[in-house]
Amino acid sequence: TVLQSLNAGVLQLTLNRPDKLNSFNEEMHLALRAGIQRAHDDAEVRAVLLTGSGRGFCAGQDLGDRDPRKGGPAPDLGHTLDTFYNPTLRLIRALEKPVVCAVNGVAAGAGANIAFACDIVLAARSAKFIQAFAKIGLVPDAGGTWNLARILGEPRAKALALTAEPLPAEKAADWGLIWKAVEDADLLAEATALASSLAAGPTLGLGLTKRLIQAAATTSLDEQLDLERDCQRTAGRSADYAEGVTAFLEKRKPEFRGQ
Ligand code: LHQ
Repeated sequence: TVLQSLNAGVLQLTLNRPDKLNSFNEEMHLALRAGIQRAHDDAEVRAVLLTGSGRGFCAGQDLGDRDPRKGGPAPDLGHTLDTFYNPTLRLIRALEKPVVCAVNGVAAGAGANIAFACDIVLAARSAKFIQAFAKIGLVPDAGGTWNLARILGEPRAKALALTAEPLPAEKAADWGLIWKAVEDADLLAEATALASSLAAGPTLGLGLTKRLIQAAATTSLDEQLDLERDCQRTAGRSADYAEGVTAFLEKRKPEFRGQ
């Protein structure tokens, strides 16, 4: 349910239940988790590219999985979040390697919010982001309320979440929710080129940069200055820093090894 391929340091993870718009069943949850875990564990992986197969990116939870018409006790969706979504979200944020997301089509519910949790998001011009939760009586999850409120502020966050109105890719880019919208036909090539160039980058420094920017959500300027000092100290001892400066002085392209 999630295709994996490793190419020149880029681990591509492709959500692959196209006839269900890549909505999540348990198997796909675990397969995505395993892919991100591989990115943590495998030093050959220096960037991740997340995308979907078919015409959609991801329609969130597979709503056919639990049919209320069949009766039985109400499901514990908190348990679903604890077991499936939240560990994956945390793994993406904790991964000290860049995660590029190529949103190839509609991203609804948790599908949209998983995209927003990635580091650099490109979307096909035809893609839309939908906080579909309000239509079925749920609240936005998978970090959606946190990301929307922080990135957009309350007025836009509330309107998107309360109305479930689709947000076109271009507008998502204008509002700063994603990096950019690109022509549909160019999406995969552009996202792959970006992920490849990140994978050829100074992985340790990029990972520390990701950590710092995420930390800024909860630190004071004073604390952040100390964190920057600590991370810079670490980066300054890396082989890639020595290579970067040497290459600059020798007027050539650096060859980073990710260390
Ligand atoms: C689907 C789905 C889907 C199953 C399309 N499930 N089949 C967390 C905690 C625990 C539980 C609850 O959830 C969560 C987090 C969440 O993500 S809640 C939000 C769940 N997602 C939604 O509510 C979105 C539901 N889908 C839609 O609103 C539409 O399908 C969108 C707007 C995404 C796309 O619309 P269209 O382009 O018109 O496509 P379609 O509706 O015709 O869908 C194509 C097929 O995919 C269709 O199957 P069929 O056999 O009729 O061709 C859909 O039934 C299936 N599909 N989403 N989430």
